[in-house]
Amino acid sequence: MKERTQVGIIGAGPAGLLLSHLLANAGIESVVLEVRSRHYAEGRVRAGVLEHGAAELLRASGVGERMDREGLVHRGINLQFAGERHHIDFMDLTGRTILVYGQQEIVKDLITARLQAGGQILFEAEAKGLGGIVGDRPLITYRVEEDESELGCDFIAACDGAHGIGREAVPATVYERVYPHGWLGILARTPPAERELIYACHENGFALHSMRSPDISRLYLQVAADEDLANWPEARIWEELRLRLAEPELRAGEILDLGITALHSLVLEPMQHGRLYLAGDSAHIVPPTGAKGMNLALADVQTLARALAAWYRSKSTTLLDAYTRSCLNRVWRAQQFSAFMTGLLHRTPAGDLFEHRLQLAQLSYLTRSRAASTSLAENYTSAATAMDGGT
Ligand code: RFL
Ligand code: PHB
Repeated sequence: MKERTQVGIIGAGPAGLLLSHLLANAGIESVVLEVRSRHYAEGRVRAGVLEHGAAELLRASGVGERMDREGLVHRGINLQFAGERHHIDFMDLTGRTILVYGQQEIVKDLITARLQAGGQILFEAEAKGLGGIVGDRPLITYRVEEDESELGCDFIAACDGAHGIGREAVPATVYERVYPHGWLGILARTPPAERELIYACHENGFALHSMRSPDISRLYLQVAADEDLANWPEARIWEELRLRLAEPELRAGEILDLGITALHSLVLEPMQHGRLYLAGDSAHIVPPTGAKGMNLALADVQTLARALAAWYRSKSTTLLDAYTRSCLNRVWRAQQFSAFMTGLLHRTPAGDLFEHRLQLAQLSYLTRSRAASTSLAENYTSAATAMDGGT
């Protein structure tokens, strides 16, 4: 294991792994430190929707082969409310599609690509401390089992997610919103009941029907943020899914993964300090209703990789200095869309019936007005990646 590298990367999620891959494509060396095992990192069930631009980025960087073979191209989504289902055709409205491909598959593809190219990913290595960030010789202290080591580098990229250490080292303003809602996420061996995603607004709460393959469905139910999983025996889960999604035939299959996530919005401004750069969930979190989190993470590291490449080419700091500004344009765009989708589809905890009527009126407008559905389609297919502006 090297004790010095050019870019020290904390975290082997989509952000850290793609950054390491893009840097390698530009001839820049990096080491990735990941606290979890490879098995855990590759098995963590999370996002599933790639914007057009994010899929293009993976393709162009050389890791799109399996994605293009196994990913499911969707030309739109369905909105289910007031007993009716309406298809919003993104392809017709914007000329763009989305790709449904599990985040853990992207993680697997990136790990394979890095290791095959001789890249260094150190699993079960926990970053414990950061030093020298405002000088020009930053240092990451990390621990493997009982052994503490140091990794010297030119730059540190903290791609360490919502619970990492990078965020604490940046003196930033924190913009935050906590929602009363949680999502009960279910991965099940059952064929998807519909060809494309269903976002359902129901009096009992929001539900989402997504998928991973022709035999595996990914399903979500709105629950309280502090809900106890013990309140959701399997029979109740399937009954509630069938009701909210208006899919009485949805077949109960083996549940492969089950968990509750509280909804949360957060943005750190700035996303950088000295030689430390935050990317992905370490810098911003969006509620999953807009399907933007992973897309933002991938777009951040595209911006960061370009800025680092410019520095290594010419010692120019122009793009590095502009990193926060370049990212935050699209982060706030995606926050706005994610908050909009969350408010549009979730039941308020008090069961505010006036609010529910407003939601139905808005949903009806979205499905009847071509202008309104085009706005939804533009945001869904490209809010997180379209504003990169080439920087
Ligand atoms: P990750 O994936 O959390 O990776 C961070 C990595 O850092 C490691 N780590 C450390 N390693 C070493 N030392 C330390 N001190 C460390 N601290 C942490 C962690 O173990 C981990 O491996 O962050 P990254 O790369 O920024 O990626 C962000 C995405 O994971 C996230 O935004 C998405 O999953 C959000 N999300 C969705 N995004 C989409 O674009 N489309 C979707 O459809 C979508 N659906 C979702 C989602 C997130 C969900 N949950 C569970 C939060 C659905 C759900 C339910
Ligand atoms: C998923 O497939 O996991 C998924 C899809 C759309 C979302 C969130 C998650 O908005």
